[in-house]
Amino acid sequence: NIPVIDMQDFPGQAGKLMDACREWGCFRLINHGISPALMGEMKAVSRFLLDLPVEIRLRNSHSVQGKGYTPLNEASPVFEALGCYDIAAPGSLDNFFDQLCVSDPRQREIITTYLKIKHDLGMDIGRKLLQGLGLSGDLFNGWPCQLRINKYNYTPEYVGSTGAVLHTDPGFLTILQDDEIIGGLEAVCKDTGEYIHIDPMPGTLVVNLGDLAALWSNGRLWNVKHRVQCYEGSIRVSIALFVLGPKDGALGAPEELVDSEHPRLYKP
Ligand code: AKG
Repeated sequence: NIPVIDMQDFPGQAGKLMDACREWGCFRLINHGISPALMGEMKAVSRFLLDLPVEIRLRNSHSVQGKGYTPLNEASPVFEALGCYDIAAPGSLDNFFDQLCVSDPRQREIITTYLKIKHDLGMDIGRKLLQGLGLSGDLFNGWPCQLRINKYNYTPEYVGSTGAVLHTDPGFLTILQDDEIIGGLEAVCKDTGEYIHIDPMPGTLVVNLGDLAALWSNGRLWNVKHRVQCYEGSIRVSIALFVLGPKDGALGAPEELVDSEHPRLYKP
């Protein structure tokens, strides 16, 4: 299975983290700071939101496709998702709550607290990646992060079919709370090209590196290809936070990561 990184064991696990990012482009996180209780509560609120009447879910709109509600569609007849773009921007989460008529302060608090910890975790991973490559600073500072709550409406007839097609994430990295019971997430092994089943491991998170990580690191970090299959005819829910990229869109490999052995792979 994919590497497991203990966030409480740094700098001890720094080498293991970098190996995971170079060789796998994905890993599991333990001791990440979100308690099992809060993960359970976030899952329950997510289920509640996804079960709201469709006319309410449709209010979770966004001018950019995929950043708000993604309804069931032909390309993906079982997949739908709710979204909130740039969760740390002032008013963004309040707008999300208002769209979905979330008036229960406890539900608002669960989502807000959960996302604050996940966001800080993302920033922390960014610093650790910089250090691991011999650089310093705050890589993800000010970058928009997007929440997406995914629902796979699996039925017994759907077993063996695809819930989310093979893709890489376009942003820098994704922190995912996968369903703690229903598996289906599969990553392509960089070495062999085989699908690796990322089996549920309750209480942990999955981190996937995206295209921007490969671009920025000049090919040192691997953007893992992954998909979600249907193994069982039960609803599957996952909660993703995407660390996207700088607001102005400009990101190239820093000079320190470009030399004669590592010529620039991507034009900024
Ligand atoms: C994504 O959000 O990019 C995914 O691939 C979702 C993975 C999952 O649902 O476990």
